Amino acid sequence: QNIELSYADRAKLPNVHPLASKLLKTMEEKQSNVCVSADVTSSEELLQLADSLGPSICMLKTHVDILKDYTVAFSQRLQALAEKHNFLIFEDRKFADIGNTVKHQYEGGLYQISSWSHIVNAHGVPGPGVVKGLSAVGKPLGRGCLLIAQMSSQGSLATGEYTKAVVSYSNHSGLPSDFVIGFICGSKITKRPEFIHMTPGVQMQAGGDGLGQQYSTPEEVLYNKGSDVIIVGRGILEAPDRLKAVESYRKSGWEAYTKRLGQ
Ligand code: 6AU
Repeated sequence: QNIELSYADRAKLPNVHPLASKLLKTMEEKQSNVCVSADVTSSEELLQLADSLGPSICMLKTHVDILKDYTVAFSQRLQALAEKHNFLIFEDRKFADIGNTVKHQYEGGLYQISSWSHIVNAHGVPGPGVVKGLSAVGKPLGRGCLLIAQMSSQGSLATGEYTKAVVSYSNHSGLPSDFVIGFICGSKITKRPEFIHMTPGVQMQAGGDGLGQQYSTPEEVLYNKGSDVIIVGRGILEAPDRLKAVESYRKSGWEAYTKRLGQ
């Protein structure tokens, strides 16, 4: 029998990563499994989004390299908003190089991602060294990493044996609580309740964007596929009222989750 644990129960598991635990607690408190994908190109707009949507989300995802006006002050203001509204910051950098290179990309350069982003993600293509390199920087700071085990795009090569191999990298250095806190995936791909499953490609109506993106609904992702967090970008950003949109994703997401729990 497969007993479905609540987010709150999972937050208390002995081997859960402190950051995963914090996320699960936040999700329960805010009744939100929505990560907004703040894919905008102006830092003012991003900060406005963070301040207005903050109360409705558990996480805010950035693509810092699409900002035309990134500054250190921006990263500090974003961190302050994350504190104010209690959400985690996830820089969607998709690291995909040898351990030594990703170490520098994560810590240094213009963006110094490790200094402000709680969570980053990485492809498994290079092999487990990518996790080792990132963890050398992130682990001492208490950061966490999501491994991209599957992708939402049409024709993605991240399937089958590849997905399984990526899942195995999460235990590379022992316990799941080490540095990898979960996966980017289309469905639940590990039974270990310490891991967070996060799914992009979510809109209220199934479909696509003409550039390979494929969408499923919150209900499909959280109830049928057993994922934990929905990542929503254009479903919210392109809505006439973003606040209304984020709230409708929050409500659908929460309903699908409670239905899964059998409540
Ligand atoms: O809701 P959208 O389609 O506007 O945005 C989806 C967001 C984008 C993508 O870069 C990202 O999710 N994404 C990812 C992530 C989060 O790693 C993986 C993937 O397979 N598909 C995907 O869309 O910012």
